[in-house]
Amino acid sequence: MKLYYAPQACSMASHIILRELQLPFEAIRVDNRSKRTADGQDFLGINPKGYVAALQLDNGEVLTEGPAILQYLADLKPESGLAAPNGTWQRVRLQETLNFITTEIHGPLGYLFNSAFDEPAQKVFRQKLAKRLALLEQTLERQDYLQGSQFGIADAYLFTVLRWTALFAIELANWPALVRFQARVEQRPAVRDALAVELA
Ligand SMILES: N[C@@H](CCC(=O)N[C@@H](CS)C(=O)NCC(=O)O)C(=O)O
Repeated sequence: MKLYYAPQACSMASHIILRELQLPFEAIRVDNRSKRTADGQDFLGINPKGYVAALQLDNGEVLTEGPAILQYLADLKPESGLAAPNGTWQRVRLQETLNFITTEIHGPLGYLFNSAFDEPAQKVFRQKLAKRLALLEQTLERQDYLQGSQFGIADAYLFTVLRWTALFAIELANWPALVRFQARVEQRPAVRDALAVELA
């Protein structure tokens, strides 16, 4: 498998999960501005959407959209417990959480990278984020991880996007359970290894 990624982008969640599962893969860096890959390919030829993450399977198929990639990977090794089994109520809850992260956290944080949004628009995104982070705070006050006591794919995703708050002076210390969550996840060897590659 090949993971097309940009350093510290949302693709880091898939990178973490590939390492958690100890799956063989090649990480190929994408320059999101030029849309060229580090091995000289036109990224738009691989993923016409032009964004990471993209996972190329050994049969040539390219899977995109972080929540789909994360679930695909976890299902390759169901015994890992990184995702509840398909067809269970817990899996539906996991999908609810992944969708919440993608639309309510990743979305508004992603818009803050876009300097075309003026101050009033940015304020709307920041206020929305604060409300959503307060909800996550309540969950993570009760339990160590989003689905309960065990780390899973939603945690890798949340960890990845919450790291961006530092770039926009969003004071995560306002949500102490989120700070503890970030520290907890960052201690995992797979997370450390992914960070070491992406920060290099
Ligand atoms: N809906 C996509 C969004 C992916 C996304 O936002 N990727 C960003 C990095 S976090 C990107 O590559 N942006 C570059 C661009 O859109 O040109 C997903 O959830 O995977």
